[in-house]
Amino acid sequence: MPEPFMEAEQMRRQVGRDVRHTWQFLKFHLRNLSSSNNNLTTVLEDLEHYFRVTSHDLTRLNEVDGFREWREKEAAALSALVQHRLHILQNPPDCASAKKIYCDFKAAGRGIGSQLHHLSYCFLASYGTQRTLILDTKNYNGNPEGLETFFLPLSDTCTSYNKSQMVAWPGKKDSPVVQFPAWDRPNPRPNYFPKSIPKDISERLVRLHGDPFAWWMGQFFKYAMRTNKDFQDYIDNQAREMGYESPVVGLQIRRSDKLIREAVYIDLSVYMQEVDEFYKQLELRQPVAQRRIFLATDDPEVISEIKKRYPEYKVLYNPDSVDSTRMKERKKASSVRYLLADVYFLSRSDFLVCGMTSNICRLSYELMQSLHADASTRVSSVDRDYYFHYEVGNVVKARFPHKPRRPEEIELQRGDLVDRYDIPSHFAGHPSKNDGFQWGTNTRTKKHGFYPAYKTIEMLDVANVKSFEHIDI
Ligand SMILES: Nc1nc2c(ncn2[C@@H]2O[C@H](COP(=O)(O)OP(=O)(O)OP(=O)(O)O)[C@@H](O)[C@H]2O)c(=O)[nH]1
Ligand SMILES: [Mg+2]
Repeated sequence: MPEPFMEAEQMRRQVGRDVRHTWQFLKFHLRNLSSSNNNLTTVLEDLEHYFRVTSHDLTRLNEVDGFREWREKEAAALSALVQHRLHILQNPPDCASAKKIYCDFKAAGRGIGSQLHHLSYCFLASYGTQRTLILDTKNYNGNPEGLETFFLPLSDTCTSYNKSQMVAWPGKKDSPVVQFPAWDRPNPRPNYFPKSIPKDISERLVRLHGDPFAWWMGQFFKYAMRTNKDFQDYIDNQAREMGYESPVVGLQIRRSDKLIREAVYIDLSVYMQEVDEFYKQLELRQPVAQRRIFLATDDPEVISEIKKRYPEYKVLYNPDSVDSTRMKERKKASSVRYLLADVYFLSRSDFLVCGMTSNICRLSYELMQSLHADASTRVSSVDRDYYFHYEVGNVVKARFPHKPRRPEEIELQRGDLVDRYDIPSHFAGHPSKNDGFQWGTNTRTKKHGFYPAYKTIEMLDVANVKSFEHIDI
């Protein structure tokens, strides 16, 4: 089967990003000229249509360029390869002599989503050091069986370890058991930790996918979140009760405690513009009898607001889940079930609208990548772009120079590297306005501020983790 040229695939995705950023820029500035101007409203409407049609054409291009089947097959093959590797790593032929890495899942002071992202660090350490991951989740949030209340065990054959043999990270090559730190800041920190992808699959992955790192993270969740029968029954029941079916947009609105330090309040209309745009594009290709939303939120007010302001939508949600988000309910065992079911439904939606500041949004997005050949365009974040906590190397490279027009902007020279690392509490101080600009630090000048996203291209680090050449599938 012929393969597409990697550069062509990347360029086509770049066109998609350029179009989106140009549209954000135009919309933001035109709106700010004068919102009472009727002509302006018409211009905005017309422009919106231009951009919708262009985006739609780009999506169509993916379907008619002759590589659709190749994409499906390649995605399935890559996923099978990684899943097989994880299976082998987790089920060594002789458990007693297998090298292990121990990870405590229950570090206090973290939320469920953030703990699940700790799991990615644990899995990366296991993959990078070729050690079987022993994950202790017993009694997690009041669930005696921990994550196994919902998911299949990480191993069928190898779940015990000898505590007396455990040494601190990184240990020695021949240490029987190494303990991974609970706070995701391993020292030393090999470059297979975020943000990089394994070298031996990097070419195939970059050719296939618009967000290879998110795909890579999704593979760990695909493995760790294989539902057991009991949880799958619960989900199937929920789906029936709610009437969950395609087309459906997954909408997560994270408020309550998140707004204290880590995110900013965003009006429902901002989320709904993205939902509306998804359906308008879909309606260019097919009639939509009923616009559906699956809503997950920790703000009960959203339910009545959305029903009142957007009566044309059918809003599906789990009332028990919304109840469980009240502060005093969060530590109850059942709240884990509700959150995981929400993540399940969000990740299975046709399009996801949420704020990437939240672990729950990022987790759903990562998991979604394991369900499509390339689901990197099936999301719209109302706040920041996708990132990973304590990541190193979320870097873009300037392809055009930029002269700041406002004090908040940074200067760019062609070839400058801009590091996008930003901690949640800092982000809240300079939230993204969705105006085509992104926030970052120019690694040459050390200045941080906003830069026009279209003048940069994304860079991806590749880690030379031990290759699995002996595994042939
Ligand atoms: N079921 C459900 N619970 C939610 C949702 N959003 C927030 N929550 C609740 O809020 C908690 C998440 O807040 P944290 O404890 O800070 O979790 P976190 O993993 O740090 O996630 P973020 O703060 O969103 O990045 C979860 O444990 C839930 O109890 C949601 O959409 N569905
Ligand atoms: Mg949190």
